[in-house]
Amino acid sequence: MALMTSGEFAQASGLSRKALRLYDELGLLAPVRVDPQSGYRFYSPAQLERARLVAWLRRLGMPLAAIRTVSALPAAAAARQLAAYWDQVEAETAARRELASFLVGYLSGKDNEMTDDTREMLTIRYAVRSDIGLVRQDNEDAVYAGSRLLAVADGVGGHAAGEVASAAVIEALRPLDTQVPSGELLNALDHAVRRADGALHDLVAANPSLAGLGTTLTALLRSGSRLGLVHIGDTRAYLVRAGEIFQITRDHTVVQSLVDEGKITPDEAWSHPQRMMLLRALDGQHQHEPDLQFHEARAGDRYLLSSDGLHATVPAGEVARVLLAVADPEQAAAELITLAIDRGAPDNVTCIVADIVAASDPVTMAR
Ligand SMILES: [Mn+2]
Repeated sequence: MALMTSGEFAQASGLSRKALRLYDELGLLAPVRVDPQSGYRFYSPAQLERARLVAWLRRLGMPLAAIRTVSALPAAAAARQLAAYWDQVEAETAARRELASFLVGYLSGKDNEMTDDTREMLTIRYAVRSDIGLVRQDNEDAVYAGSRLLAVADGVGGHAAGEVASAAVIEALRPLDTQVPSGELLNALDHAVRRADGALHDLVAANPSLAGLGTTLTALLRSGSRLGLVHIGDTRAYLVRAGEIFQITRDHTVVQSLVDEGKITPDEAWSHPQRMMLLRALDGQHQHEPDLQFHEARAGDRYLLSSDGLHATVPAGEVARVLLAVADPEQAAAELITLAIDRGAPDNVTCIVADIVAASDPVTMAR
């Protein structure tokens, strides 16, 4: 087969000679022959396809080492590697998107910090219920509610381990329920989650029989009118605002990712056999980054934090009916638990109903 000069090869492949020289230097595509006298480089027409593939992969942003591997593989194996690479890119981008939107909200609120005093005059009126349910031997859910911190955790890893994990994580968060300056909200949450994960690590180190333990965590931390939300796993947070209900956390479950990929419908997810399988949890391994969000609290807002024993047992419409119709948080929380019990409560069930109220609200002052 006649060799092509680098000019001919550049023209045929649609790449510049400069790009070809670069690919050669980077070890991505070496010419088949280099003239020892002139230094001219010659390519085989059979290399055209690989040259084009390398160019496309570079355009995709794939790291050079990965391009070297993928472009040398047979087509089917290259396709699998490329798909795996892209899944990873999308997961990383999703995590960065969450952090970016948190930071946008955080920075947007900062300038109002000192000037808007009225917004600081908010408080939380909350009620918390946790029930072992009708089937389980232990309650692996743990919960904390205070005027600044609301947190729900659902432990996994066998009964003793699950209970220990959720309790340890809630314990590690508890110190947050004091005055945290709003400028410290982000760092306070970040430190608390690290402390929680560190606590799990220490537990397993001290007692290897607990290996495999883990827990979900969904927590809201308030500073003035600002709320930071940290979330990992399948416990959930909902916001009720102006008569509408929004699920503001996304489950880190196998089933949710199947819904996201369009492989199953939300209705099918409800009864899917693998609906409990978590993709992410706090497990003491320092590797699962939680989602962070930033919310501006408004008087009249209501938050629900729940374990899957509620939202995987009671249809969303029934939960919504209680949240919208029952004004008193204590009564609303009690009715939500009753709904789960009425449906057989196959899992531990925990909920926090928390209303954001103006501090001058007479109901609040009376408490
Ligand atoms: Mn559960």
